[in-house]
Amino acid sequence: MIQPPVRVDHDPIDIPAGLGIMASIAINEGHQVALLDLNIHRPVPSWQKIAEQIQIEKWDLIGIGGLSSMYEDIKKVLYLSRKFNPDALIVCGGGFITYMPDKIMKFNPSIDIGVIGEGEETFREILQSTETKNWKQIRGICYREDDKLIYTEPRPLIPDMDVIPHPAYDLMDIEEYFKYSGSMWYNGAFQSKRRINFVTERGCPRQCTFCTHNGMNRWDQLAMLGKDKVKMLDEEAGFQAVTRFFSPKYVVNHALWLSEKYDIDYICLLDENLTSNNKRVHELCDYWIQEGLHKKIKLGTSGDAPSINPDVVEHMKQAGFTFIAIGGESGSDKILLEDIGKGVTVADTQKSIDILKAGGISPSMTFMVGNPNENINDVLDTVSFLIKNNIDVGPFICTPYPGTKIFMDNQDFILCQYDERLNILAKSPNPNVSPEQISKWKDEALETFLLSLNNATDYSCTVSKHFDFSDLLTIKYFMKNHDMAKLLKLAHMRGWPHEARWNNSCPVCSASDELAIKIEN
Ligand code: B12
Ligand code: SF4
Repeated sequence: MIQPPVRVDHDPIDIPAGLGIMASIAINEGHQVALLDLNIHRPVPSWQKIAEQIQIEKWDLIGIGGLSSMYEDIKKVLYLSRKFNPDALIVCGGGFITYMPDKIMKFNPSIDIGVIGEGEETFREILQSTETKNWKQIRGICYREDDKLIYTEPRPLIPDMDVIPHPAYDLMDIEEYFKYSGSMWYNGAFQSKRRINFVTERGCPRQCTFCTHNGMNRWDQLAMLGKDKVKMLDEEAGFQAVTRFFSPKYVVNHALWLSEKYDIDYICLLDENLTSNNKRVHELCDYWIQEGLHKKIKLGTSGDAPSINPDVVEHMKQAGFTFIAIGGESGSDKILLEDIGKGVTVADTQKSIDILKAGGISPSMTFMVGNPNENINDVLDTVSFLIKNNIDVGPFICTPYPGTKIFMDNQDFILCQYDERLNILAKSPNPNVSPEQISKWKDEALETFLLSLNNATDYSCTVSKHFDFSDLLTIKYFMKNHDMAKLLKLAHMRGWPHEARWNNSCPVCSASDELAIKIEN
């Protein structure tokens, strides 16, 4: 199993959970497994060293997983894996392949089988079929047969999370991860020496347009498969919930086991939206406290603003939570409701910050810039919100990751940013260019886009109707510095009309007003 590097601009903070679970499944099936974690070391080892590692054995099967944003490194890992293991079965899973298996398989001939969405049952069945190679009967995959790509029937989501094994911790260099235990994007949130993060939920009940759930949620299924297929899966497996949780018992037992084995002092529950289910949070906190874990292990997690209330915060504080991360995203209701579709207002976010502060838990917020209809007034609303709440974060530039609504809505616009020929053709179609040629250019542009996603904190492309890439980089910088004056000056330089309510903060308007008064006098 090979874990490619993730976010090399930062310390590695998370164990490879998905791949670790796949490794456990292989072990349970009686196989010998090794895990090559290319993410744990900084700097990441050279490709020559990685090639040496891959060559130390003759592997029967190589499993690789990752997010869309890891595509550049995944591609290199795939190339080396095939080069040194011409006969191995190469199986890939995770977000990078789930949302566009056809394109990823086309761009990477070394992949034999792509696992779409949740991997546990699918990978087990692949392992059980390596002799017969009867892939057709395995649901939730695509594979090659001659020159064709075959898709099998989709697989229902796992109804009972508690059947899922723990990641194969023994194969990981956990002590190496502990070196980064205090490291976190949210300033100083982790005061820990031995931290492990794990996930206790799949999916999220919200449907933000920039977000996906690696194919492991009802909304994702609807987008990928359509209503009829999802209905069919519901009929077969029982209603597939939008969000599925591991039981409090499973989570507590997992934590007790980790505490015993590794003497951990902190767990970040990397759920997409843990607080969204208040009932479950109370049950989890009750059980956690009952087992005495609140005296040994501190906790962090993420949630959504409307589900934060004083009762839940008090209970979480008692259980040992030190921070809850919330996606504030924007200080403009227009952007939150119309562009992002979070179903959350600025007032909700403000209320959650106030409740968290009053309850003694640090709110860790993330924000973004560059949503399609966001203009300078919306940006200024966000900066006002950051200033009002003394929030010191640099916003992410809204990035259309594959699988998201903003990706699907803006595909052509995105591709035009990666091939000037497509850009020119979009403005004036040329009858001399064949559809086959255009389709080839589109594929090339798509792969260039995927390769550009490599560092999630950098700029890759935009879906903004108002700002180009240089605008966004500049705006991001001024937002981070809470610099309203420079943003307003930029608005005048670029000819973006700003509303009169910002005049007092605007150096250009203030100067014009002052001089106008003098001239009048
Ligand atoms: C931990 C985490 C991270 C960690 C890295 C984790 C790691 N080591 O890979 C950090 C903090 C670095 C991170 C960063 C980012 N993340 Co993140 N992250 C997560 C998080 C919270 C948990 C991931 C996890 O462990 N899930 C649990 C495991 C079991 O699920 P899984 O990995 O998907 O694995 C399952 C399947 O995908 C499949 N599978 C996976 N690998 C393999 C391999 C094989 C061989 C097989 C057969 C199957 C298989 O089977 C597994 C079990 O069902 C998820 C949200 C969530 N709760 O899932 C987001 C999530 C994965 N992140 C996401 C995003 C968008 C990002 C960022 C781009 C955000 C940003 N703008 O900065 C960056 C990317 C940075 C970069 N340069 O690549 C998206 C992924 C979207 C996508 N299409 O890939 C998610 C889903 C969050 C979201 N809702 O948007 N992230
Ligand atoms: S609330 Fe968070 S996890 Fe849920 S859909 Fe929105 S961004 Fe994704």
